[in-house]
Amino acid sequence: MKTALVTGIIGQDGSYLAEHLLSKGYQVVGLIRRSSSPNLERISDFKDKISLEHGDILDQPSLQRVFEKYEFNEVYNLAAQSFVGLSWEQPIYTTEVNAVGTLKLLEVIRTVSPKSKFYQASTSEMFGLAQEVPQTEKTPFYPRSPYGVSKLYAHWMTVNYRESYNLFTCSGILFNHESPRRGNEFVTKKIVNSIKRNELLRLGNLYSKRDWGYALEYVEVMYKMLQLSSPEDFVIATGETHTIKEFVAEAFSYLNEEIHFEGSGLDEKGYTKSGKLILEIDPKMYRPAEVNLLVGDASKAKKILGWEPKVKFTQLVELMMKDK
Ligand code: NAP
Ligand code: F7E
Repeated sequence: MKTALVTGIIGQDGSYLAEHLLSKGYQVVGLIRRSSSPNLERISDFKDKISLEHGDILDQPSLQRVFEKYEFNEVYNLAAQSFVGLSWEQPIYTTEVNAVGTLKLLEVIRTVSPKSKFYQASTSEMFGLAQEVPQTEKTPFYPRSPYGVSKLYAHWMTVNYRESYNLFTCSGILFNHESPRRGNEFVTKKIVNSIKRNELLRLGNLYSKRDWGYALEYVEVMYKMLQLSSPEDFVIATGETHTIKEFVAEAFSYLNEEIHFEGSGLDEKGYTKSGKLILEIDPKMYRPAEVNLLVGDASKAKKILGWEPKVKFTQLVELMMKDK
């Protein structure tokens, strides 16, 4: 039986990945941080089938302890301060967790468990001010937030540990992926939650474009990458891009509601057919620097991993709206 470590196991991706690995017959070990009120909701259905170990990616001795207890065939590093907006408020913390935390994990692998295969959760945010459209594995990086910069450090360290020490370390450069398990602060979940609760939606920039896929399909590719005989990095995306405004309109159309937008910039508002105000702009939600356009080309993943997304924008909005 293979054994895998998943950091960030109680997050969106960690919970789906753990279920996927269980379905493949793995012993799954998850790293969780001590909390005064642990939030195990996303893993509640299968918590008894996995082993949870207390630890923090910032606390190298805790990682060392876990690696001394188990022999990991595979390590998936999904732990992160993953909210881009917060990364301007806590840039140092974001860098410590996402960049230095990843380095600590790589050091433990190098010294204690060099045979473990390692997956790093890289991100399309590394493309930031995108230098070409669509973005591929060869597109130059230009991160636009402390989050993007911290992830780029971890990405390059993953490449460097592969090249310096001949370790199996690789990164998936994943574009935005969503699901009913998405954190409430991210824009898709915020839109869906507030429509379902019949609350006024207060958003920032409606005009950035994102390539949104379905998280369940994206964790499958993490697993596929670690089944290769030699490590490679892959862009994972749907190849479709939509504005935040299109997401709002699509979510309302699921309820057979047509939305009308009036005004522009900070004055912009959204109304239902019956004239009810449903959307206002909140200047506080604007970011100091924006990533305006992301759209990925996942041809390499299709060719080498045989991976292709089935769920695109319309189905994704539908499955998030449908969820109780
Ligand atoms: P998420 O829901 O925010 O989950 C992140 C997880 O990391 C949480 O379980 C969190 O635990 C854990 N964590 C945070 N700091 C930690 C620390 N110091 N030590 C140990 N664990 C820590 O994020 P996600 O959407 O599942 O994303 C998974 C990974 O993919 C992240 O690295 C993210 O940056 C990256 N990524 C995500 C996307 C996307 O669109 N979802 C795209 C590209 C890359 P707590 O609950 O205790 O805070
Ligand atoms: O923002 C705009 C905002 O926070 C998307 C993370 O998983 O994907 C995610 O990062 C867009 C931005 O995701 C609101 O300005 C408008 O342009 O949902 P988001 P993100 O920043 O793209 C990448 C790939 C990751 O790696 C990250 O970990 O939506 N926007 N109004 C808003 N965003 C939020 N959150 N809230 C608003 O009210």
